[in-house]
Amino acid sequence: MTKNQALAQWIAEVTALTQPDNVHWCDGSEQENELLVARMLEDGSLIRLNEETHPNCFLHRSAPSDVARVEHLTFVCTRDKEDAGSNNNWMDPTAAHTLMDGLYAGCMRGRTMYVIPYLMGPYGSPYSRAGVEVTDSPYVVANMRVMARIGTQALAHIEAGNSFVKGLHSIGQLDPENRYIAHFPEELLIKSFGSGYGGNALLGKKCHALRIASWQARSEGWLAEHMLILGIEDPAGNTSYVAAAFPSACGKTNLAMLVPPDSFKGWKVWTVGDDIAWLHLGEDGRLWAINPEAGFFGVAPGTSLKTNPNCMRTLGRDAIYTNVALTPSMEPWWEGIDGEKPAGLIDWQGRPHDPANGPAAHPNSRFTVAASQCPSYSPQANAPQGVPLSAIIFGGRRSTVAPLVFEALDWAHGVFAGAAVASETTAAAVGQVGQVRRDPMAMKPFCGYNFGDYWAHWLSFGERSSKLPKVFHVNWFRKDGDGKFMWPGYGDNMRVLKWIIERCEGRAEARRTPVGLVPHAGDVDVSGLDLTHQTLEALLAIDPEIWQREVGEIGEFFATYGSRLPAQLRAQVERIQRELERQLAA
Ligand code: GTP
Ligand code: SPV
Ligand code: MN
Repeated sequence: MTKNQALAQWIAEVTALTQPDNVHWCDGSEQENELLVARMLEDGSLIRLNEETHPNCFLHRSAPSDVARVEHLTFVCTRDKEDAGSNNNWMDPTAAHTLMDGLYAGCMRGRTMYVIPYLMGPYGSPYSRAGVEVTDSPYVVANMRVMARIGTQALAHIEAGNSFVKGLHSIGQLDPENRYIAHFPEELLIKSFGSGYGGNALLGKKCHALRIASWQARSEGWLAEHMLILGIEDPAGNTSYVAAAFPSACGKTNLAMLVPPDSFKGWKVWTVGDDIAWLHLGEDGRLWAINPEAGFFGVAPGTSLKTNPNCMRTLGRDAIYTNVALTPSMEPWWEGIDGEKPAGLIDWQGRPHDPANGPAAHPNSRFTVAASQCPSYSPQANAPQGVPLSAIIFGGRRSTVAPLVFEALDWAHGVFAGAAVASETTAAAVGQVGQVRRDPMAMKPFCGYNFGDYWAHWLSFGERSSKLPKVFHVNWFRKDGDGKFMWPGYGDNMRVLKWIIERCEGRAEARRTPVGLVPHAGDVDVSGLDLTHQTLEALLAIDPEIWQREVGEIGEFFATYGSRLPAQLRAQVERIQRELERQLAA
C-alpha cells in the first residue's frame, strides 16, 4: 500500500507480529471518517450528541482506569541510561522491545489495524515532520484525524523520501497492569500498549511532537516545547507573538484563546497553537514558532462562555468529547460550564450522577476539535516559516511563592527561570493532585532526554543569537488565606500580557529584584478591574525569606543532575542567593 520500502517493510513486520484480521490504510477522507464513526456508534464506543445544538459531535467514555497520561508507565529507552536522565523512567531498549513485542504478539486478532500516515506541522513547511501511527483503535484514528494532518498528503510526504517516526499502538486489554508507553529515540520509534487515552495513545502528540522531537531538536539545533503560541494585536494593528509553557492543565488553551477585557479597546489575541511549539532560529536571528498540531485536545472542566468564549464557540460542532457528563437532552456537560447544573445528569461513567461518586465530568475530561474552528484562529497559523517570537513565558500553578509576573534579566536567567518552574500536579496525569513538583519548562513528563543536556541546549541559543525573545515567568494561581484565587485570571491575563509586550518594546517600567524584573503596581493596567491595591501589591511581592528557601530548593534540585548540570545554572542560583542575603542584611 506504499512505495516506500522502509514503511512497507515495517507494516509487514507489525502485521506479522500483531496478526490483525484486516489492515486499513487511512486516506484521511470524509467518507473514511463517516464509516469509522458509523462503526463506533454501532459498537457503542461513540454516542451521538444533540444534532441541533451540537451537530456532528460525539461522546466517548474511556475505561474508568484509563483517563489520563501514565507517567510512571512511560519510558525513554536509550542505549545509555544517562542520556534519558533522572527526569525519565528508563528501560534498556532490548529489554523494552522484548517486553512490548510479547504484549503485541497476536494482540490484533479479530481487530482491524489502521495505518495512519500523518504530518506534524503545516503542509509545505520546512519544519514539518512525518510519522506513521499503527493502531487498533478507531477512536484513536478519529482523534488523530483532528489533531494532525493525516492521510494521502502525509503519505506522499513520506514517499518523497522524508524520514518518519514509527508509532505502534494497541489498546490491548486496557489493563493498567499491562500498560507501557515506550520511546526509542535512537530508532525514531514509539511503542504504546494498553491505553486508549490522549497522550498515551495519540502518538503524534506528546510521544512524537515532544519526546522524540525534543531528542531530534537537540541534535539539529532547534527546540520542541510544551508551549502555546499566540499573537497579540494592539490598537494600532501591530501583532507581536509570544509562546508560553505551563504544565498540563495549567492554562495554555485558555491563554491561547484569550478575549481581552472590555476596557482593552482595540486589543485582540490570535490563536496559533494551544499545546506544542517547535522553535527554530531564523536567518534574522529571531526565534520562529510553528504549531505542529492541527487540533485542540483540551480540558473541558472550567471551560465556559465566561472563562473561554472562543473555546465554547469552537466546540459547537464537529467535536469529540471524552469523559464529560451528559444532560437528558444529549448535550455535553462539565463542572464550570455556564448555567445551573441540570437535573438528570449522566456522569462520565454512564451512571446517573450522584455527587457522592465525585464530579459528573471527569476532572481530566477533554474535547477534540479542529483548531481552524476557533474564532480567534490566527491567519498566520499555517505560515510555513512560523511566527517570530517577541517573548517566551514560563509559568506554573502555585498558590504561594511565585509572583504574578517577573521578567528575566537576560537569556541565561530566563533559562534558569524555566528550569526552576514548579507547579501543583493536576488530573492530566494519573497520581496525586495538588502536589508541588519541579516541572522544568513544563517538560517534566515530555523531555525525551536528560534535563541537564536539555538546559545546556537551551543555553546554547544565547551564543547563537542576540535577537532572542525576552523571557518572563507568570503565576495566575496565587491564593489568599481563604484559599481563593487572588488574581481573576482568564481574560484578565491580558493585563499581564500587555505589560510583557510593553517591556519587549521598551515602553514599560519595572523594578529590579534578585528574582527578576517585577512591575510596580502602577505598571499593570487594572482599569475596570475590581482588585484592591493591597491585593495587587501582594501579587507582585517578592518575599526575600520565602525566596531564599525556594532558591535553596532549586539549587538542590539542580544538583541531582550532577555533572550534566550546566555551570551557568548553578551560577544563577549563587547570584540570586547572594543578592537575597544582601537584601536581608540591609
Ligand atoms: P493541557 O492540555 O493539559 O496541556 O492543559 P492547558 O495548559 O492547556 O490547560 P487549560 O487551559 O486547559 O486549563 C486547565 C484548567 O485551568 C481549566 O480548568 C481552566 O479553567 C483553568 N484555568 C486556565 N486559566 C486559568 C486562569 O487564568 N486562572 C484560573 N484560576 N484558572 C485557569
Ligand atoms: C497534557 O497532559 O499536557 C495534555 C493532554 O495536553 S495529553 O494529550 O493527554 O497529554
Ligand atoms: Mn499538554
